[in-house]
Amino acid sequence: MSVKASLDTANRPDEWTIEQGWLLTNCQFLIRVFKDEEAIASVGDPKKLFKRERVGWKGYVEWEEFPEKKASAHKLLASQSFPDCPDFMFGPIPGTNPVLPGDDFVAWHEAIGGELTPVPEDSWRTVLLEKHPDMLHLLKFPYNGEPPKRLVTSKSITPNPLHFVRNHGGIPIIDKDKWDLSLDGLVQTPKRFSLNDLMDDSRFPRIEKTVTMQCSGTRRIEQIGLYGGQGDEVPQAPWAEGAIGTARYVGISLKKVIKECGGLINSAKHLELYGAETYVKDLEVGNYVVSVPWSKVKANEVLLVWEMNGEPLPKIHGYPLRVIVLGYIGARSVKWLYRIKAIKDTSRAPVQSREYLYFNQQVGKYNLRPTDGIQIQEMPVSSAIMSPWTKQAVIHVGKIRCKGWAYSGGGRWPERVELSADGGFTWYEVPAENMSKKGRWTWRTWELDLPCEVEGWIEIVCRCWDNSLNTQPLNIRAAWNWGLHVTSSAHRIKVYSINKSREITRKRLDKYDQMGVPLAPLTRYEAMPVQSSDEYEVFWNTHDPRDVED
Ligand SMILES: Nc1nc2c(c(=O)[nH]1)N[C@H]1C(S)=C(S)[C@@H](COP(=O)(O)O)O[C@H]1N2
Ligand SMILES: [Mo]
Repeated sequence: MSVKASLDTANRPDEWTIEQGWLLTNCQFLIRVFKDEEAIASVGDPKKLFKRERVGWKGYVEWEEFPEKKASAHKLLASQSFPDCPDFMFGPIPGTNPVLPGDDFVAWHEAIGGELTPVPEDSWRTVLLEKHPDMLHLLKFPYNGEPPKRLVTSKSITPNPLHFVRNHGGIPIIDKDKWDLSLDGLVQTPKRFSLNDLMDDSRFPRIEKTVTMQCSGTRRIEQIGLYGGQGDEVPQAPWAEGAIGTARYVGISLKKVIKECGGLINSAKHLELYGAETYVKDLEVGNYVVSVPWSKVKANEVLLVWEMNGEPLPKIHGYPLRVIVLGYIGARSVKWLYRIKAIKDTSRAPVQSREYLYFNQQVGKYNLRPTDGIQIQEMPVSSAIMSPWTKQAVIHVGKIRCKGWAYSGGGRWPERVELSADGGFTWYEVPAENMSKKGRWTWRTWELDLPCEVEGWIEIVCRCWDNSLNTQPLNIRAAWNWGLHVTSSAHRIKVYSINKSREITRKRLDKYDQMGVPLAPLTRYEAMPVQSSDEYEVFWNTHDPRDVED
């Protein structure tokens, strides 16, 4: 074989850009485009099949009570193809806001039709009405959004317009006077309660509590950045550090409502909680359903709330009534609650049984069985640095001002927060007076002037110890999982330290300032030497030369 032939390769001409990660992987999937008009027509008229169920309940369709209706909707969805959700795990995450559109979910709502037709538009309108204009919209529909970094911890109680939002479907628009809550299943006496019934504090003592809610997807972007995982955009929305928020809620304990129904029938061990909107999972349609154990309810740790930070619950956060499960992941705190059913086992509904699972590292795309995952309930201790930001150039005089949050699930609280400016070798503790107040169910926001001598790139790391002395894994990989949940590793950011306590640096910055030269971007080349030729000569006149002589 000639040398030339042996050097021939079969590589692609764009190999180099692929290897450097400079080419968006332009995968061409073979999507079978089809629409079986006959099957679709055989389902019947969606306007009749999926019509408004109840006066004053816009965007609500009852699925769980009507298996035949579920089957019709499934047939509609299975008889045609839909746009695939964009791959945001392997290629760069789009720089748009909203980041991802959720076209598949919109198309499913359109395909089902009836009451669901206007839901995507109504939901977006509600986002624009109720949320802060600076929200980072991760997913337009179902709406998922978080506050921008600078606003996540600007207050220890999150203002309602800035509280993150995590939806699996549209936002139902429910009239509180037409609303009621049904309690059934394994209770002595099934009952229905109006909002006024529940607000009657002679029957149900009122509870007011400050509670932090964290989505188990918080900081998922770090896991995605390391390796792509499950890419369904709704379950796996690419959250940063803002999928956590704290509010003061007013409501009652679910335990008392169950007592009003004469208590549970013996075999009941769980309470299934129903949210009014429509969620599509694997082309199967249902309402949003999860469950909590009776032991949690018995401990008065499951609340039904109607007020958030002194206002009626915003529509987007579950108006007129939602659940708040103290110390559990957000997924259990069902919004637009309309039914509670006492049951024997954990709910079999998809959000409880097939999502929010924590897998080990032998489980991947091709061998994933839901029974191999741990159903996530309490979050472990975690923390995040909200200021400064990754790749930020930070000007300081020997100490970098850092801010962030720390949280632990299950009724534990941050007891100590520590930061390191050298990648996790030396740690400095946040002084107690720089942390927000302790609370059994709340995060603590914190601030620290972190000593930093270095000029140049550094890695700032943050970790928390909770009151049980649990702490965080030191790197993402240690807890990486295909489902991309529970990113609780110590939070690491890379920043460029500009230490103005150095005279040279200070003078340099002053000079830039006088000349009106902007500092950003850091990497821009400036043809302005730090040292003059004269200074260079002076140095060598007073120092030994580069090479010594005999
Ligand atoms: N009905 C309903 N309740 C729901 C959800 C949902 O999609 N539908 N999302 C859950 C999840 S995963 C989280 S993290 C929290 C988010 O609550 P928030 O949107 O009020 O911040 O609501 C939970 N309750
Ligand atoms: Mo969540």
